Amino acid sequence: MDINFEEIGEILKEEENLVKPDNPGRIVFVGDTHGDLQASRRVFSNYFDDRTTLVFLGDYVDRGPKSEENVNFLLNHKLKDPDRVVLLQGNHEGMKFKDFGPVDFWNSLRPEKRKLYSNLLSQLPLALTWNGIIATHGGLPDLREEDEINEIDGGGPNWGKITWGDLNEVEGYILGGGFGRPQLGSDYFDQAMESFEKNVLVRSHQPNVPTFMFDKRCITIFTSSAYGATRRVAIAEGKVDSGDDLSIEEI
Ligand SMILES: [Mn+2]
Repeated sequence: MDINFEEIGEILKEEENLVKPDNPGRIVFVGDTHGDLQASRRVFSNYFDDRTTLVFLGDYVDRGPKSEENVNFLLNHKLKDPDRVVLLQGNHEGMKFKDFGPVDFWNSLRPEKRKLYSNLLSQLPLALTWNGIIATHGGLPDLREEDEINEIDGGGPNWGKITWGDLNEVEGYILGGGFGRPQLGSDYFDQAMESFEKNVLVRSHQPNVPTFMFDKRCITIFTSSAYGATRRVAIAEGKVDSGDDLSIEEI
């Protein structure tokens, strides 16, 4: 399964950092798939139809056995149905901005191909908002309103908070530690959600945290069998006021 880098690049250029779908129908959020092609295939066969938008929360490559197949599968679907398939950027797509060590997919590529993928995937959007929900890969940026997400520079501090940010059910704003992964606390979460006027954050990135945090206002789902996690998706239909308004299903 190959991809046409140029054609897909043209499609990705049309999206801003912040995706605001007009009429998405129900939204199925998919966590990290990390080389788990079977998980991605299952999402399409179980959920995709003309009243559904699929939102993948980033991290398509590394860790699992079929990184290139998985990311190509998703990019080809994006090309076919650009409005119904949203591919957000995870830290594993941001190699152009922050190169990091044990990344089996990236390290397996020859230099020219590595450049093609890193240029392409660095164009992926950073967030989606809809009906009380904000969705990102990891954390939330430090901004006054959601539209400022469109001005975020790849590789900058707010890019880092979104793609690398960990959330912790601990009081405080920016907590220490994390080895380059920004550690965001409950006060930071509350403040950011208030700025963006959103009720619920749907994100992925941390396979081992509880599905619900911060009074069910933060939902973390993982959709890869990498890390021994259970594959889950989160489904939203209509207005979302709390995590109770989303259904979590195992796939
Ligand atoms: Mn991640």
